[in-house]
Amino acid sequence: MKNQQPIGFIDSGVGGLTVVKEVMKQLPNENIIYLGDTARCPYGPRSTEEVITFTWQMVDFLLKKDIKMLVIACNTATAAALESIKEKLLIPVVGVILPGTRAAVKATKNGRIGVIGTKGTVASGSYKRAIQEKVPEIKVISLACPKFVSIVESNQYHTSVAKKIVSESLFSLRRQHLDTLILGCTHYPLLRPIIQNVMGETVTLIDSGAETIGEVSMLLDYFSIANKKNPQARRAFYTTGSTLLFNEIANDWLAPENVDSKQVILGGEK
Ligand code: I24
Ligand code: DGL
Repeated sequence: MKNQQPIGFIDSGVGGLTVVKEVMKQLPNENIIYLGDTARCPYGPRSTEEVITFTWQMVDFLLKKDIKMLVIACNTATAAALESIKEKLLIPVVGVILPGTRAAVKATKNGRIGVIGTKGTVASGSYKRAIQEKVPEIKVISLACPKFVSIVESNQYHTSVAKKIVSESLFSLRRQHLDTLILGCTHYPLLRPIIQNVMGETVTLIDSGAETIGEVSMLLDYFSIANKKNPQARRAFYTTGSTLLFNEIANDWLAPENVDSKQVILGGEK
């Protein structure tokens, strides 16, 4: 019953719910299992080794749930751990970086693409490498925007404080003549209107999470494992932190979905 098996999603916390929202929109028949490591979020400032260890702990948990495909919904975890995970698993594994690069390469006309993400994602050089492996001539300008995650998580993403911080952070990017900018972090779609306003209407913004689900959809068809009509799709949520706080954000964000998360201990939380 491969088609009915769930697709697994892992993220450093609740940010990956922006990717889940896209699944519910683009693939409403799919059963899914989401695991967010809220107890150890954020991953952005952590070392690559630490992110690899934590990500593998999440993968090991989901592998016991008989998933048919794994989506690493976190950019920082994808940058650090996708390759080693892909190498070892027998199911298809999808990260959030390659789909965004494909969309950006398609969108750019002047060959100048910007990438914003966490410290870890930008330091890894994953986006730049992936784009230039395809088209070496494309100029990629990357910028870490560590403050953006905190703006969203302090619920200030629609305020004048957000406008000020986004405008200050993106100042150096604005004179780079970009025509395409990749939102390389789960949280950035919430700041999309402000980022668009700061960068100007001529810049095409690419939502890495939304692009990823487009590719998941394509892969499900390629492997003939897409689920059939399923009006009562099962969506299970796990968190390493408080289920109450997780439910609060998830129910708000995914309404009218009724999220009742369970707590899991992955070992070694600190
Ligand atoms: N958004 C995120 N993380 C938070 C938050 C938020 N608090 C308010 N909002 N907190 O990520 C992170 C720390 N918590 C997580 C839960 O366990 C305990 C620790 C972005 C989520 C994107 C889907 C703002 C907010 C909200 C509801 C919906 C969306 C949103 F309150 F951005
Ligand atoms: N989920 C992370 C990402 O997409 C952002 C939050 C974090 O730093 O853990 O990079």
